[in-house]
Amino acid sequence: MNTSQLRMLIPVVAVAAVGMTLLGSTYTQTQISAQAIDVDSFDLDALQAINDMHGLNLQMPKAFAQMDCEGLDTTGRTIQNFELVGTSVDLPIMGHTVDEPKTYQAMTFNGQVPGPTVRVTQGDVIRMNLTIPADEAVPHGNDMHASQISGANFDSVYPGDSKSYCYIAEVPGVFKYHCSGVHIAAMDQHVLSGMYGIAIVDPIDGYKRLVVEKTAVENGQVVRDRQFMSPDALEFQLQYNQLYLTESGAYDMGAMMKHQNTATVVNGFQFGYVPNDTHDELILGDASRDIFIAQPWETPDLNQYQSQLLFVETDQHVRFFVENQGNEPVYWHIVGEILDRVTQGGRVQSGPTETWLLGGSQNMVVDVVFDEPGVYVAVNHDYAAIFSGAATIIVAGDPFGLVEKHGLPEPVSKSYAYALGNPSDAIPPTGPQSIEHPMINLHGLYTDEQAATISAELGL
Ligand SMILES: [Cu+2]
Repeated sequence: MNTSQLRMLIPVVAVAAVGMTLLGSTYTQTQISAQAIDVDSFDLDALQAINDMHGLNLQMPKAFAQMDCEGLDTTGRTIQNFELVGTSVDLPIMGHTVDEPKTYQAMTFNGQVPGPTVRVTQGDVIRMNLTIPADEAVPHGNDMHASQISGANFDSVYPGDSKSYCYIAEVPGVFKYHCSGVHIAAMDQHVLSGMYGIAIVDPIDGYKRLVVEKTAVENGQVVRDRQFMSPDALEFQLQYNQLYLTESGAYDMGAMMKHQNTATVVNGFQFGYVPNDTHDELILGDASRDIFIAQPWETPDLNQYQSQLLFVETDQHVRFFVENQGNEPVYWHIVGEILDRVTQGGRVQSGPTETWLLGGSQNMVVDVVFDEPGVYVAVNHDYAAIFSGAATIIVAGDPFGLVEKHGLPEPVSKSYAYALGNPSDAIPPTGPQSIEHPMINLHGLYTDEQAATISAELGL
């Protein structure tokens, strides 16, 4: 079959792929697949194979029973309700200003990207309830990787409807959740447009104390000097993903198939954790001069979208919950630091190491102690990712001498978090071993409505 014959076939294949979902509904193909497909960019053999199968007809066996939500109150387990609302909204992308909004067609849980984090203890029951408002254009689903039940059984929730499922969070760690599309069709579009988040499952017996490898000089001899840190830690959550967009901000499936992303995002933003005007003013004495090479979200009138930095104390136990929500590997590294410990599923995967690799839908808990005051950058150490958005700045201690310079009050000398605060979207819900953040700022890819809700919750 030649290229032009295949070109003819494309509409047929695409309709076959979503045909099941179109029956009896008014949803159009573009609402579900949402982009023009560039045929020339595809592997023609693969397209032929899809055609031979009469489309991507994903038949899932229903071998796994959905856990009944009834009667859970008598099991003796703690039940945590997790309420999600699926909505499509336009949200800002890099280049967005108050005068000239630049947006993309996002799909969200609760009007924010990523969706809210649910945090439980191993052995708790999560009762997820998904509501799709009547005015939403398409159905949505939910697949929580912390569960061990088939997402296919949950299927999709239609506009105007609401559905739940329950499961025991049996395994500790960080776990993705994501929209499962419209009966699985367009799942890529929904997830890569923003319908993802995490569940944090704390170990039933708590986090372990952290051993930091050091050396010391004793009696003229260099000796090992292990330092033991309390399991209590200052915590952050970082979720990595990509955007694949057309010029007009619609999802571009062709670009996704070619793995040619438009942007790399961390918690929904390209360069969301870099200096803003306030930092420029404090450090350089001039708000109009930029410290960092890319400061796309620097002005205060951007409100919840204004960039923030992550502040920690030196010699503090810091715990990062990291999830790769995307389609590309994440080579997680902190410039200037060593990852002191990497944990997955409650088991230590690595002691001190320079970088840890996360494939798609993979997670880890990383423990780090920043010994020296300074500016550190958490990156996806793939150069394309760094320069397209995956650079997150962490400031430890008082590397700029701002305490003396600006007379910032104690205990600011140990961390600017006390004076400047940490961004709300990078802070997970509090667990039993969380060190409280001294101050929290509103920051996130939130709709204005969701920003107001979170602001009220945080008492800002
Ligand atoms: Cu969806």
